[in-house]
Amino acid sequence: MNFLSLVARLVFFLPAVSALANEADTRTLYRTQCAACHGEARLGGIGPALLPGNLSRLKPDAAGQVIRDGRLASQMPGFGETLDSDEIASLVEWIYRPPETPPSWTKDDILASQVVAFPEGSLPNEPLFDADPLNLFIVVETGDHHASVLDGDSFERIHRFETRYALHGGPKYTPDGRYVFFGSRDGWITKYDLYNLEVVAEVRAGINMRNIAVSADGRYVMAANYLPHSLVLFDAHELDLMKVYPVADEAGNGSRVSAVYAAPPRGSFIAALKDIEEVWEIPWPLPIEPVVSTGHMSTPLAAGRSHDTPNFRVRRISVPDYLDDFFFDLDYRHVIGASRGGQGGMVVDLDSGEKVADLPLAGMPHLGSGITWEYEGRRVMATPHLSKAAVSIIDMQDWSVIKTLETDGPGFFMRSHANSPYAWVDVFFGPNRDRVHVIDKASLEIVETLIPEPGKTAAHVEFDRYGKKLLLSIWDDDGAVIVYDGDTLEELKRIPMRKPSGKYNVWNKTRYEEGTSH
Ligand code: DHE
Repeated sequence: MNFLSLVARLVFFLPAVSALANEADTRTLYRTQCAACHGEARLGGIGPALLPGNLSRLKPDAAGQVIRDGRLASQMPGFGETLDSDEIASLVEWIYRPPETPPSWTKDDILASQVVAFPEGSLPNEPLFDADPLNLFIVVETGDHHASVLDGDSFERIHRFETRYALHGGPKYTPDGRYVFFGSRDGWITKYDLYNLEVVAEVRAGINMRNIAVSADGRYVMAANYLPHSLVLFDAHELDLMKVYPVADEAGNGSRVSAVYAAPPRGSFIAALKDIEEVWEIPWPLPIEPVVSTGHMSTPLAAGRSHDTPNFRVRRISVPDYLDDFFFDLDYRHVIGASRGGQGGMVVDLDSGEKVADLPLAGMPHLGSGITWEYEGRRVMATPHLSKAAVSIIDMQDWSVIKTLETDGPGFFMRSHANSPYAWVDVFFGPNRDRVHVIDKASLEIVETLIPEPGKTAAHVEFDRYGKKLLLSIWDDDGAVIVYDGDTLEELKRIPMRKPSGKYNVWNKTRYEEGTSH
């Protein structure tokens, strides 16, 4: 080989060699900086899956910005200080690259994952403890992936047990309050018997899951996935697989599911989709008699079903935008939704499928944590904002914003109870994240701002069944749940916990209490 051909060969091979070196560097970068949250194979973990099929709404430029600056209202920090622009660009290129092995989670995988530890009927039907089973709280402790069961009268801890990795979203109860279902970000559904304090069955519905919903009669569980793009239906008794719904528009474009909820008055599951402008309604079989007729749900369950979609079939409702975050009015006639990049929200009538109002709510309203109450003879809803230091209060008759309260920073969660004069909202983001505001529901004014533990995030409230006492989380590894008197706002007790996130009272959840999430 002469000198010139040697040079030509080197020139020819060099880019390929350096591309390989770059790829190895990017792999290492991904492994060291991203994999802990997004998974070694980009399939998701605490953070979402990072695959081209799940990034269709995020342009590569915007992805670069997220890596540099972090993502609002998520646990994604900014890497602008640690990574230079070439490293960020190589990570962006990496996450839009199709995976070497396309991820799949088939019906067979779901079936093979099912574990029934205690078949239906094999455990006693009486609680093992004396506490009121309808006033229990579940506290999810994300610090070490555990959950605690608290007596809602004495606030003594009855039990603490290990959960699946990274539970997210509210656990969902059967209407009698005996069983609770947990969903984890990595796709596991756990059925837990609160009377016997045992995990009775588990199944893995997907690879990267959003949340789960339980039908009002407690007979069915629906899981909403980011990966695969699917909704998965189970028989709630032992988590037997019933049906997998691939989620796609009529042209076959797949979509992640934003979340799924049970809509008892409609007798259906409602799912909002992240990548296609549709909401899906999937009816479950109607009971002969209403199952839940307490709380604000005085109408018989599913009396309002106004469509003839066969049970377990999908009714597609077109909506004018993606729904990343959403909320329902009390009779589940309307969905109030917002897209992450949008300038406001919208109200869609679920019967006609028509948009009936725009909501002028800039600053990412966190509709999922909205609550409602009666104010001067009309029903209002209130929502914090994820990127604005405000709480918006909306008249649910004409959908006008009747008040915007200035807060000490953007908030994540709001809570109240029909028997409480106050609504609570945290200041989840920014320097004042250790503060919590108390809003008087009659005057619509902030009447108190508490700082329960200076320097530590205080967030997420849940009331007891009577609306008289409440729990607030100190969201820290060395954290606590604080019990407050709901009227005097006095601290009554502190229970040490490992990064407690959500608290869920059996009565409030099974009665669809107006001041809490469902
Ligand atoms: Fe959540 C509920 C979506 C980030 C803690 N969160 C929900 C629900 C949805 C949602 C759709 C309702 C599901 C349900 O209860 O069935 N959450 C999202 C996001 O899109 C977002 C912004 C980004 C993401 O990472 O998915 C997000 N959420 C977070 C967090 O970073 C939080 C603070 C910590 C964590 O554990 O991940 C968090 N989300 C929660 C909690 C609930 C929740 C505690 C249940 C609230 C309740 O009271 O019902």
